[in-house]
Amino acid sequence: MKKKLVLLGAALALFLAVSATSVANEVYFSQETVYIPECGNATVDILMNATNYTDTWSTMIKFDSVCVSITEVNFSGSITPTNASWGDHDSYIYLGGTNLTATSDNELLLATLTVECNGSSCGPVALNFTGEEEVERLMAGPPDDAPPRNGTIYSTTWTNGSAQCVGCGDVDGNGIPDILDGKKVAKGEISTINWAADVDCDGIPDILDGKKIAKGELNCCYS
Ligand SMILES: [Ca+2]
Ligand SMILES: [Ca+2]
Repeated sequence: MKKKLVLLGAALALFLAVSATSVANEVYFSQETVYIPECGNATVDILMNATNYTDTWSTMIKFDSVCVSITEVNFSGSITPTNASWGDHDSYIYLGGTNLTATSDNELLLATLTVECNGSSCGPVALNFTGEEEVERLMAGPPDDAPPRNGTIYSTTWTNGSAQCVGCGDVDGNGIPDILDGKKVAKGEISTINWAADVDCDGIPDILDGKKIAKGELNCCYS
């Protein structure tokens, strides 16, 4: 009987833990890894799942500025489309906004970042949420009723992302376009970086591209 109770307790604890996780506020990158043409740029969204009613957010994002730059931040379509701003500080950016109306929902678009490769052959570069929590990095909602009626700061999980510069034909992203990449393309084993596979630039990554990659005939049309 005692064993059963312990098991029941453990199951309940697990249930509570899962419940707590599922109702947490979260800010994250979509896609978690953004692949960028070696001499070009790509966009990545910052999304928020907000359980609490939220009208204010801010964060810093740190990255290796030798490898990538964040050249533009767009707030259109976000929960803070008008009262938002960002600043570039070389190896990090600061961004945030506030709105008159508080919102709670999943996949709220906070901002769209344009990430650009600096021409260096770098591996994956971390895009890390940073800044002092509940000061520079926070999400908050309307004040409670009690004086001094400060805004309410919510606990939030911040999930980091990454960026990776990828060259024409280098579909496995190891820095070298070679016969192994060609085989992958020929077999259709490509997913997130199709543009790097379409080396003849006809809009379709297929076995013909695979053959060209294997022979080193690279003519991707992205830039
Ligand atoms: Ca490769
Ligand atoms: Ca093609």
